[in-house]
Amino acid sequence: ENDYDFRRIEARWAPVWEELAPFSTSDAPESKPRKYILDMFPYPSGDLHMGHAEVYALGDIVARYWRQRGFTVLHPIGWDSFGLPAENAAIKRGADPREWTYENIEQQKASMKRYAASFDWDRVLHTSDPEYYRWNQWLFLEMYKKGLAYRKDSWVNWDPVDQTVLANEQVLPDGTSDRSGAVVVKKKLTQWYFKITDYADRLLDDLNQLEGSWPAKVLSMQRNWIGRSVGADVDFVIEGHEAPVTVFTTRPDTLFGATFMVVAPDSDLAAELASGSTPEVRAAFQDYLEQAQKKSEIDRQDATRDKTGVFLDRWAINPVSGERIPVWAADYVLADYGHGAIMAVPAHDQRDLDFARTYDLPIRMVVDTTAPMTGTIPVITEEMLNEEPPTIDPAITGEALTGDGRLINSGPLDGLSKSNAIKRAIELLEERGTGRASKTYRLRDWLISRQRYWGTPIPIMYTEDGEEVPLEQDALPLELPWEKGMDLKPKGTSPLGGLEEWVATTTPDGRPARRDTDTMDTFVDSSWYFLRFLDPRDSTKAFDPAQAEKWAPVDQYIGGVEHAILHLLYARFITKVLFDLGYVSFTEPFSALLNQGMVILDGAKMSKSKGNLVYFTEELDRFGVDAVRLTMAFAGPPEDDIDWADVSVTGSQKFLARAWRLSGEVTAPVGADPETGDTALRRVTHKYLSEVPGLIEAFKFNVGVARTMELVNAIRKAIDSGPGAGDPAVREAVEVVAVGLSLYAPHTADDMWQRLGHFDGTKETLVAFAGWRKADPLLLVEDQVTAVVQVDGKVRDRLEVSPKIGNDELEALARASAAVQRAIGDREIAQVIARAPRVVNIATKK
Ligand code: ANZ
Repeated sequence: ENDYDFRRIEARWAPVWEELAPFSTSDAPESKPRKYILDMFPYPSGDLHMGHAEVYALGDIVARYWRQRGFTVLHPIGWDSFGLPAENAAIKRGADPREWTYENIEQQKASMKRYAASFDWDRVLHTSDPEYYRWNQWLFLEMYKKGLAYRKDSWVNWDPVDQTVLANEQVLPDGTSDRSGAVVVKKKLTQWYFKITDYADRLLDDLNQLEGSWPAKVLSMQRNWIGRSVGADVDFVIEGHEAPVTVFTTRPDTLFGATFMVVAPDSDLAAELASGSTPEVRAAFQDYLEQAQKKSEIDRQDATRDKTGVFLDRWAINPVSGERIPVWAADYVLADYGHGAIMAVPAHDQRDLDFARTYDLPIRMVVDTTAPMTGTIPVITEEMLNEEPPTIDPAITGEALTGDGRLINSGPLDGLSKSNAIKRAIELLEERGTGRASKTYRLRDWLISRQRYWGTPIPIMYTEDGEEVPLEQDALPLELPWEKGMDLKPKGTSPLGGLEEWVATTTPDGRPARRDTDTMDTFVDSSWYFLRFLDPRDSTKAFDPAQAEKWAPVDQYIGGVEHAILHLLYARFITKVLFDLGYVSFTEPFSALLNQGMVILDGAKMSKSKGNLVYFTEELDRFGVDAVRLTMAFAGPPEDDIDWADVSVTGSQKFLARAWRLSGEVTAPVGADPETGDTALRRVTHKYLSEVPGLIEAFKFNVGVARTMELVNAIRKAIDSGPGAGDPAVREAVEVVAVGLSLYAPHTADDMWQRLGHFDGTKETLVAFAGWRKADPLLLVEDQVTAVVQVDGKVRDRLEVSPKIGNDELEALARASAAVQRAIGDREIAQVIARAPRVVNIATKK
C-alpha cells in the first residue's frame, strides 16, 4: 500500500462516491452562497472522446474550486439526445433511433462517472425524453401566443443529402451544410420560424454586459452575425406598378447618384415586375432566375465575381430628383436582406459600379472625395495648374469612391459633408413622406422546422381549410410516435407523414385536422436546458421561477467555441423571451463563458477518417483518470489547443505519485498546531493558499498545477533535509496539497486525505468539502531589513529592503531616494560604497 497505484486508488474511491452521492444539490442549505457551473452537455454519438475529456476536466476544476470556497455548487449534466446522427444510425440498422441513443448515453454516462467529474447525478436529463421535450412544445405554444412563432412561405436552405432544411447558421461560409457537407441549395417551403429578429437590438446591445466575462472573439462573432446597419428606407414609385418599392440604403446622401435600381431575382417583387413586362423579358427573367437559384448566398455576395443581370424593361422615379431610372434584376442583390431591392449608385458602390460598367449604365459622381474636409484653402502651385490631375472618375478608373468628401450634383445637398448630407437627405425624405431613417440586420428569423424524425413534434394541426390550430397545453406531450419498420429514409418530407394514424386527428372543437409532420430544430432543445436542470423531474412546469431566482443565470459556462454563434445566440434569445413572459428575472443566461481549445495530435484535428484518434478509455486505462485530468489542466492556457503528442501524461502520473507518497510520511498527529512548525515551509504553504484562488478564477489552471508542484517540492525538501516528517508544518502543507489536488485529481486527493486521517466514511469528510484554508497574512510578508543611507557621514534615509538584496540594487535604491538627492543638492558624487543589505555610504566632492 505504499506505492502509488492508480488502479487501486480508483477502485477504492469510485464506489464510495457512488454511494455517498457527494455532489447532489437537492438538500442545498439556504444559508450557503450558490454557484451554477455548467459544462455544455454532450451529444451521445459513440463513447466520450478526448475533447470531452478536456471540457469536463476544466469545468470540474471550476466546480470543485467553488465548492472548496464554501459555495453550494450546482454542476449538472445531461444529454442533448435528439438529432441527425441517431437518425442516420437508425436508418443504417433499420432500428428505432431510441436504441442507439440510449445505448450511447449509458456508455457515456459510465465513462463520465469513471472520469469522476463532480456532477449532480440526480439531475440528469435527456432532451429526447417526452418529460423534456414536452416543454419545448410548451415553449413553442407560449411563443405562438405572443406571435413569436409563425409560419411563412420562403426560400430556405435545403441540404440535398440529409433532405432537410437548415438554418442560415448551419450553412458554412463555403455554402455547404455543416451537417452533411453537401452544397446547400434553395427551396421554397412553408415553415415555422421563431421571430429572433424582434430581439436583434437587445441581442446586440446586451453583449456589452458580457464584455470582459465572455471571450472577445465570441462577442465579435455575435455582433457580426446580428450585423446591424444604420441608414434609411427610400420609397421609389415604379411606373405601372401600384405600390412604391422601398429600398434600404446606408448612403441616403448619394440619392442623386442613383442611376438605376436593382431587385433580387428571387424576390416576389422581381416576379411581379417581370410578369408586367414583355414576353421576351419574362422569358429572359425566368432563365436568369433559374441560374441564380443554383448559386449559394456566399457565391452571390462574392465581390470578385462577374456581375450578371437582366433588364426588366420597367422604370422607377427617384423620389428627390424626379429622375426616371431603369429597373434591373441581378443576383448580387439578395432577396432576404433589407427589402430585396436597392438603389444603385455606381460612382460610390463597387458592386454597382462593376454592374454599370458591364451593362453600360450611367455613372454619376455625387461626392467629391478630393474636396478638402477642413476649412483651410489648399495652396495651388503653378506646377499643379499645368499638370493634368490624375482622374478619380470611377467610370474610367473602375474604382468606386467610397470615402468622405463634399456633395456635388445633388441640388439641396451640394457642399455638405457625407455625414451631414446623410442627415439632410433623411430630413428631406421624411418631409416628403418618401423615406425615413431605418436599420437593417443581417440576422434572419430562426427557421425551426425540420423534415426529419428524431426531434420534438411541432404541436400544431391544420384543419381542412388550412387553419392552424395549436394544441392545448394539457394535451402535451405530443409524443413522437414509433412504429416497427417505420421508414426514416430522407425523402424530402418528414417521416412522420407516413404514420397516417398519427397524422389524422381532430381539433379540440371536433373538426378533422392533420398534424404538422415536421420536428423542431434540436437547437430549440438546448436553448433553455440550463433551466430544466433546476428541477428536471417537475411534471407540472418547464422550470420553477423560484428555483431560477436561486440558481440562475449560470455563473460559469464552459464549452467549445464551435457554439460561438448558434447555440449561444439562441439561448440568449430564449432567455429574453422568458424574461418578457415573466418567467425569469434576468436577460442573459450565461454570466461568464470559457471556451476551451481542442485536443489535437501532431498539430492536426483528431478524426476517425484521418485515423489519428486517441481513444479516451485507452488513455484512462494506461495512465489513470487523475493523470489524464491533470494533464488537461497542465497543458497550457485552456483556450489553447492541446497537442496530445507534446504532453507528458507519464509526467503527470509521476508527480501525482510524489504528492501521494507525502501523505504516508506525515507523522505529526491530526490537529497538530501548525504555528509550532517550521516557518520557512509555512511561508511556502501560505503563499500557495493566497495565490491559487486568483489563478483558478483567471482560468490559469496550468499555473495552479505548477504552484502545486512547487509546494510538493518544498515539502519533500522539508522532510528530507529540513525539520523532518514530524513537523506540524509538514502536515499542514501536505493537507493543503491534498485540497489543492482535489481540483484536478480527485482520486489521489481523497486517498491522501484519508491517509492523513480525515475521512470517516461520511460525505462531509471527503476532501472535496475540506474547504480552502485562509492564508495567514503574517506569513505572506516577505522578510525585510532596514538599510541606512549616509551622505558625507550623516544618515539621510532608511530603506526597507529584502535581506537578499545585492550591492548594485541597494546603491540604485539609495541614489533614487528623494531625501538623499536633496541632501546631495548640486554637489557631485565622489564615491559610493554599498554594503548590502545594511548600509550605503555616499561621499560628495568638496
Ligand atoms: C445605396 C448605396 C450607395 C449603398 C453607396 C452603398 C454605398 P450593409 O452595410 O451591408 O448593410 N444593399 C441593400 N440591400 C441589399 C440587398 N438586399 N442585397 C445586396 N445589397 C443590398 O450594406 C447596405 C448597402 O448594401 C445598402 O446601401 C445598399 O447599397 C446595399 F455609395 O445603397 B447602398
